[in-house]
Amino acid sequence: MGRMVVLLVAPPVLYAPTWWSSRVASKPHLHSLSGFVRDLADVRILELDTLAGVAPGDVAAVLAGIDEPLATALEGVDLVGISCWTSLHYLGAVEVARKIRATRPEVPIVVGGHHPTAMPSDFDDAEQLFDVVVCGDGEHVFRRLCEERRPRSRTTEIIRGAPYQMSDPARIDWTHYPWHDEKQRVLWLSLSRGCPFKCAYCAEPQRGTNWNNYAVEDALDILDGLARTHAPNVVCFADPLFGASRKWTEALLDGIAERQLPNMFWCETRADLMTPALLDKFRTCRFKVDFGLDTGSETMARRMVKSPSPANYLRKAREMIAHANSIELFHDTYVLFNFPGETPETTRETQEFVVAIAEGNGPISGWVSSQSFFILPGTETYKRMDEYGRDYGTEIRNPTWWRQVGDHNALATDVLPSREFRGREHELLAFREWQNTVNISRLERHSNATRAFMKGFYGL
Ligand code: B12
Repeated sequence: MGRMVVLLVAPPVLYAPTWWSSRVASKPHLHSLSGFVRDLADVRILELDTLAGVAPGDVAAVLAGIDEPLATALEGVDLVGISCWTSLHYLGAVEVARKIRATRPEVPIVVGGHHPTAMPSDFDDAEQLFDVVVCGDGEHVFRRLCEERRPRSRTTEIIRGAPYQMSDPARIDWTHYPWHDEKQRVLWLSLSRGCPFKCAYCAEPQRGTNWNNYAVEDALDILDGLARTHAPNVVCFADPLFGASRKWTEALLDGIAERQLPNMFWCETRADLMTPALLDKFRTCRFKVDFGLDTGSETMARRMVKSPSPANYLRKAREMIAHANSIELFHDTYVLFNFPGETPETTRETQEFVVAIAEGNGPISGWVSSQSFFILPGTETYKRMDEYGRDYGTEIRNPTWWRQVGDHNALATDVLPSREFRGREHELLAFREWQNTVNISRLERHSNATRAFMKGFYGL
């Protein structure tokens, strides 16, 4: 029996033309899976959610456009892994499985990702397209399937994957680590997994992965090696919460500075976890840092389960983002409007909070990215939909939008957050105009240093 050949497919996102951006659609999760079995099998990766040249939203054209690359990638394959990474990928995952069944009815198909983790039953039905559904981390189950080389089974098996410990960096082939964007020289990778916080809109808490990470020296050796083998312009970290451990983060940043790694970096974190000294280190190491602030209202910070002490959370976040501006650390501040329980009053609180951070005429080195709440399976919000209805008059009009044909962003964000907004629905998306006004005034206050950094960061 020859060496096993495995195909990992990222299916197309069929109904989210304005929501899914291939610019950031990186695949560190697939590189971890393929690296973990590379001693057992040749792994091909087919990304169908970043296809260029096909009008997003033209579903028929998208589906017709994947036939040829899929047929080519399927040649000689013994096992197919479909990565239904988000709920936006669900209908695409089903269509890809149907196409494989039409040409290769005998090949086993395993599916994994955040959507199967949250909603495994979506992949276990009479059509029996999928043989195995993996919930949680996929490395260990995926390896076992490669070792066992089992044929298709009569029923669909749902397996919870054992958490993957980031103990051995050699599990990934860093020398041949794939580019996310070779032209812009951008790499995406993870140095840690999991998150200790319980934000109600996020799927991470129910994934059951504790925060775990590469040792600092291993992480620095990885980055050092990539600087030699790839010479990237930007390294982006897919870590759910970069900086969850202050000690680890300080040591890593000190190491990056000591080793004078030439590239820039990007990460997502929480402002309330930062200190002025830590932000200074991010600045020295040429990071763009995105802060998941989400709200400026104590009431909403409580309802989002952002922090056991909303007042402290907001006070600390305001101080740290103000410090980021004062040292001209390039950053973004994420804001989430219309979370269940949001009222016109809490919306105003958040907008005033965000504007107040940039008061005065000191330098500003960032902007605001806001969006409207959307329901996701496998989250605290999904479990508490009825309770929100009773308590706040919340109406989540398409609780299983990912199964519907239509604009998924419009369906997923079609939410009345509270009875206070009844008759004022036209105000629910007014934050978009507010954001533009805020960002225009901020861009005007960007210094030449910040503008120069942005040019380098975006390869402009
Ligand atoms: C990095 C990240 C981003 C980045 C990069 C996005 C990208 N690559 O496309 C940015 C910030 C740009 C982003 C944006 C968005 N994101 Co995001 N993101 C994440 C994050 C932090 C990644 C976590 C990670 O990499 N973990 C480490 C890897 C190794 O683990 P993993 O991803 O879980 O993969 C494992 C398993 O899923 C499984 N697995 C995965 N595929 C397969 C396949 C097979 C065959 C098998 C067996 C197993 C398997 O095994 C993998 C390895 O263990 C997650 C989680 C979080 N806490 O926020 C959210 C998350 C994935 N994002 C999410 C969403 C919804 C989005 C957005 C659509 C939201 C939005 N803002 O509009 C956008 C759209 C992105 C786009 N491309 O347009 C949701 C998805 C939930 C869902 N049910 O859909 C998550 C879970 C966060 C949340 N809100 O709950 N995101």
